[in-house]
Amino acid sequence: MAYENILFTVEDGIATLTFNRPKALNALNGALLDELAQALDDTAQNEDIRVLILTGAGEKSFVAGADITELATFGPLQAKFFAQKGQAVISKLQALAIPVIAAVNGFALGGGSEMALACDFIYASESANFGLPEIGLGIIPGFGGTQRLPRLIGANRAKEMIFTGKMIPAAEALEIGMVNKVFAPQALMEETLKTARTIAAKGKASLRAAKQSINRGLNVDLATGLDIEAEAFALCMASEDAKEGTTAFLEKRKAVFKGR
Ligand code: CO8
Repeated sequence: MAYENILFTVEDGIATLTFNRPKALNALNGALLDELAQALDDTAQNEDIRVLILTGAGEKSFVAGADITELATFGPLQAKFFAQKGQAVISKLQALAIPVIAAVNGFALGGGSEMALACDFIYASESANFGLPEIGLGIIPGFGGTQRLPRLIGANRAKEMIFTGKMIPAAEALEIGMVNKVFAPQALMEETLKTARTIAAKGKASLRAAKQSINRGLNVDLATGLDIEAEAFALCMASEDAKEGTTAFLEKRKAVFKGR
């Protein structure tokens, strides 16, 4: 599939997906969501990809939300279809077995914030701004924001952001735990790649197990979560990577993981 609304590159096991509608501040329209779904399916089936990075084209925006020009033409049924389409693609993103990092280079508003929230963690540029401004449009977040944001930063802070629709700068997003790290704009991609390379050098099976264990554990009680962890741990121990990791430690050399 030739993409018109995203860029998708893979280098040394790291895939970079760039939202690419800079004239509309990378707003999400139906065509972009279809391309995103395709790229995520390709990623899930590509054994060579170990980490995915999401970012936005241009210096100004990661994703400025759903495309309001398109949104304004929807009746209730089309709006429901569009919301479900967005939720499905964002769930697909969250369900990827490999780690996903959002490199938020500018505005992450509405669906843009929701996209970043579905990644495993967020790095941001000092010039980034986060917000869920839907309330000002007479609607509410429809791509999972009312669910994922309170789980990440707590219900009280999420309610303040969603009820006021106000944007918060990267520094504040860092303070409330919405983003992990903030960098100068020109350093954001290199720093994100550096972390991606560190992760990509680890065992694929153990990364998958760690991600699944954390994600599934967040939605269950502690005892069930510990069971999930023990099962995942046992599966890891059966992998070639676990043998390599422990052997390399005992032989005082660097482990070379093969992803098996
Ligand atoms: N959709 C379409 N076009 C957009 C969007 C958008 N979300 N955001 C910006 N643009 C366009 C502008 O119209 C403008 O186009 P043009 O040059 O042709 O006039 C261009 O991008 C540049 O934007 P601005 O001139 O406005 O740039 P500023 O620097 O002055 O402002 C802002 C930047 C603050 C980001 C401003 O553009 C803005 O407020 N944008 C809208 C942000 C927003 O409200 N996003 C939430 C959308 S709703 C949503 O995401 C809900 C998701 C779930 C929906 C599910 C239900 C169906």
